[in-house]
Amino acid sequence: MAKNFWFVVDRVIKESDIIIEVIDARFIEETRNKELERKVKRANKRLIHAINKSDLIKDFVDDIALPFKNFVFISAKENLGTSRLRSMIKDLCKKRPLNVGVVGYPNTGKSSLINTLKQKRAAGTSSTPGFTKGMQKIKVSEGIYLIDTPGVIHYRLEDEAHQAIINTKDVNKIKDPEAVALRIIDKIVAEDQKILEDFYNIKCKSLHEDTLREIALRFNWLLKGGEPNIDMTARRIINDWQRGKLIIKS
Ligand SMILES: Nc1nc2c(ncn2[C@@H]2O[C@H](COP(=O)(O)OP(=O)(O)O)[C@@H](O)[C@H]2O)c(=O)[nH]1
Ligand SMILES: [Mg+2]
Repeated sequence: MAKNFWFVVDRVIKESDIIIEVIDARFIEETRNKELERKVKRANKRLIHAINKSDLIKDFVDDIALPFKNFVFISAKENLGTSRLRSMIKDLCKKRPLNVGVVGYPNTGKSSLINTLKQKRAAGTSSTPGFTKGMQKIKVSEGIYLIDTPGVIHYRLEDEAHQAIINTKDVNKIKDPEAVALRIIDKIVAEDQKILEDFYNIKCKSLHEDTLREIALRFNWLLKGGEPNIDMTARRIINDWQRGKLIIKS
């Protein structure tokens, strides 16, 4: 399974003039995929980084230094930045008809973005000769079409922490929830520890391990002997994070 997903991604790249790589604003480095970026470059196609879930972060000014050529902060959920994304698509490539594909890790918001972009003009078309079977194109504006099948990139097995940080599906299956929760705590504290303190009604400690204990104690998430239940606490934190409850903005 881990290899086959490239098959769909490659097809999306092949059919597209512009590829939108959807990444999570809260973990920009971890949710971009350099292999994808190399493939797009090799195929001589244009790449846009759509930095999604920006509603969950504090600052999203488009002129901060990021290692991307074309990027735009968006929120597919709150429909922010999407008109900027539309103009970027229009300006980046003058070819018409123009095909746009969407690719990214699970749960970054690919389907939400496709829905947001197609929302206005839902006229679909798929009867393009030579267009890959099973893929549909949706008209987003005059001469611009969106491929409605997103290319899903999978994490490698060793990337459990990355996976857990953005994937809501398997909180119970995470093997080392403490490690994942500590990374999330680290991320939040780096922004503003008050966010964590207010959300869990605790005081942060200098060691994140101790902060985790504080949260367990605060909510009485204890083992039978009265020791803090770190495993359960970690899973709760991951869950809160994944559901977008822990918002990194004041
Ligand atoms: N807060 C927030 N949540 C989002 C945003 N976009 C998507 N989501 C949520 O992230 C989850 C995954 O979205 P989905 O579009 O299914 O991701 P996909 O797996 O990449 O297709 C869903 O719970 C969405 O509601 C966004 O801009 N902001
Ligand atoms: Mg999807």
